[in-house]
Amino acid sequence: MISAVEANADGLIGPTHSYAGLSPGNLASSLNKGEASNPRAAVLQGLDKMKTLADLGLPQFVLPPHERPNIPFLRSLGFSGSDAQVLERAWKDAPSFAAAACSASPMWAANAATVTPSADAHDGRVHFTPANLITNLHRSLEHDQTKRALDALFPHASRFAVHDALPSVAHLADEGAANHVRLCRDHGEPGVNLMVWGREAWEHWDGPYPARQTREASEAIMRRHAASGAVLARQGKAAIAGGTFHNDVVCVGALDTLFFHELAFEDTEATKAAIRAAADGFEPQFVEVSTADLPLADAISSYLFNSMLIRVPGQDRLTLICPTETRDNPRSHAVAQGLAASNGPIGHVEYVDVRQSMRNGGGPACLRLRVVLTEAELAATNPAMRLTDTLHARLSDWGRRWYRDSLTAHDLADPALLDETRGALDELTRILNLGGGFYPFQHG
Ligand code: SUG
Repeated sequence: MISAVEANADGLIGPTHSYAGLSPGNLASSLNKGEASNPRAAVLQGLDKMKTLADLGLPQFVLPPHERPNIPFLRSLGFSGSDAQVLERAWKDAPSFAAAACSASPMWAANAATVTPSADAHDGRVHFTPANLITNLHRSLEHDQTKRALDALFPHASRFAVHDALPSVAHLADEGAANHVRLCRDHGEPGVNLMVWGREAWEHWDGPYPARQTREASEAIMRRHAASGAVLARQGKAAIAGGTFHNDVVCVGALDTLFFHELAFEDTEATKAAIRAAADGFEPQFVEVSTADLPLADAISSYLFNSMLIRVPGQDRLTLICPTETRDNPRSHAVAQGLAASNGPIGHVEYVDVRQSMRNGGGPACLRLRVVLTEAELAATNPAMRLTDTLHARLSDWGRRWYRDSLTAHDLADPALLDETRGALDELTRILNLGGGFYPFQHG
């Protein structure tokens, strides 16, 4: 067996982090629409969360924010003049498109891509498919730059295969690792790849909220990665109707353990049976939380399941890294305490403050992309993008200098923000050693 570790790559929260209510079906996003955000607090919270994981002994990487406001997108819609004029005209004539062009949504790296570790891939490479994220306009603008960022972090084609996103059509709607759970005995061994989909490509969908992942997209990704151990399961329709816009809002798994809400899957027994049948050499552990113990609405508002489930080096039982909102909700807190007090596979619970992201529906698990890497693969990553204490301090200082502590829709139309964000990203390019021309604005 080749030993492997689970690394996390988190999206560094961008300077335009804001509450624009852009995601129907994501209740936090709708609820907080129009509120003032605090991008400076947001980026520092995200960095501290990354440091917590690095301090626990998990390799931690930083994925750079994307260029926002996205002027090339607005130009493609016919807005012209100087960049400042493009921004101003778009806010005046097409505010919904302007808001989409300003979203800092690439922070939610769980949606960046679906990842297949080399132990599961036919050619022994780590495979990535950036998600096309076509369900929401603001997110559909991410995948090209996401591919660039993954290419920068995983530069060697002999070890890493970074694919293009699936075609950007509704039939192949894909939201990345937010709908993928990998179970295994040990990270370096072949695993079960649970792919959770919300609707079929040609199905008439009449739910109150969109189902963001199609079955056909999940199948295509497993096919192109030639991944072993695929299990496809339908997301619970009631869960989507209740505000579960990604499966990772009600389900998380690690190693042999799947932790999920009763409503997560349309057919829980069939899903469990399929996982058991696909598990080679290990017995999956199912930790299910009933609606009676935790109503779906509490699960969603407290994000108990949008936690990171990790094995801290040296510990046998798993650790759940929850948002502080879980502690603030009496029912969720009781479930979390019950886990730690039980003899089950989850033995420890810790809390992190990512409130700025949470108010847009992004918990600790949304902010990270998990990548299982062997030692040789880890050594082949871009060292400048790995979070050390020094990089944490440097990026915290960078954020304090460049980011505003309050941002409203009105501020997003301010042409000065264009210079600020570009100044920040220009400096970041040097800090993370991303090379010239990483961002479109750097092409001149
Ligand atoms: O896609 N929110 C994101 C949150 C993504 C959370 N990711 C996971 N569950 N893995 C989304 O709905 C809100 C942006 C706004 O409304 O301004 C937003 O895009």
